[in-house]
Amino acid sequence: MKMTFRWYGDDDPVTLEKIRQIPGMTGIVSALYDVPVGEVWPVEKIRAFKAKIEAAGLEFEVIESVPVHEDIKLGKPSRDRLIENYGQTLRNLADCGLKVVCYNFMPVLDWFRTDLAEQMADGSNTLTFHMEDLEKIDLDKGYSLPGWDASYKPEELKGLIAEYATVGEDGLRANLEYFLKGVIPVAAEAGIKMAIHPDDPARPILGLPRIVKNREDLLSLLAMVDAPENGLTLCTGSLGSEARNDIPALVAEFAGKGRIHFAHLRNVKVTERGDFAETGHLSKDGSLDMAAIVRAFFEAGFEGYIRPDHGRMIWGETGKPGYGLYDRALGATYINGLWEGIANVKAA
Ligand SMILES: [Mn+2]
Repeated sequence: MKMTFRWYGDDDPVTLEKIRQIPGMTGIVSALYDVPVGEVWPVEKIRAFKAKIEAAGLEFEVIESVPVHEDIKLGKPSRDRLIENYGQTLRNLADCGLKVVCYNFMPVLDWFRTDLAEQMADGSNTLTFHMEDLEKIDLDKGYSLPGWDASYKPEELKGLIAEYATVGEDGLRANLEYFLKGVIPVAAEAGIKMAIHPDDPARPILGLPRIVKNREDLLSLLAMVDAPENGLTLCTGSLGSEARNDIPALVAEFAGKGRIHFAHLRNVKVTERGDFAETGHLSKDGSLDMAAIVRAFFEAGFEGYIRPDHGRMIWGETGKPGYGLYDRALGATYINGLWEGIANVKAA
């Protein structure tokens, strides 16, 4: 595996220089954040961005993410032009030496929490999700939750939710298949591996359909185009927000088939009613057996990219929720430690 770290570009308070000093860190995961969704990423911009990362002594081989336009997810007539653009972006990325593209097919909201900085007993704060707070949302009366995409006005959001209600899960699945049939052949020809990120959390939110939330969904989408380029980002925290998902088993199955190209590793503490908090990375901190997960990757001979996913805010750090330096660096070190330990036990 190759250990990587997400970086948000020049505005990120966590600098490339700091990231480089994390033990075992080899590369950056990032994106061109200033290209509007649906437009082609220009080669010159990709090349300049990559050069900046490489000048700091880090590799840049994974994009997270190239966003999928809502019109593609909704199956609107404009999707053919947008899929054409998406394919051209993949070709441009390949020309610049990129290898893996993470993306998701979550309608409207992308990831979702009800609190971005809940105080924990140890004085840290973290991202959490409480069903009770979700149930309180009344879109007719307006809404306010931290992390909402402020670019949607209440009426627009209501309109989109209504549109997706008519699309439904089956419609969204058909639209994903249409998208994959358009882009996977281009990715294969260019030498890019596509890696879909699961729904976060792994359940429907506000009635919006969710189709990447469990083993059945993963099998279904991989079968839509049965090619190695049609692969997964295995996010333990997202899939792990649904207690019925057996994460080590999913890793063994899908890494074993060579369909996991990128992994997000973090722990979550999940309650019976579906609330969860993002915890420290250690197995004992949350509901996931992180050692079993890393062992499953190791035993599958995983050679893809891993990154520590979100971290808590610790040691007084402030910044982008989930994306501080300290706790993610601890996460990377913990994962590297597990990996080295497993490798040594296997070699003995
Ligand atoms: Mn993730």
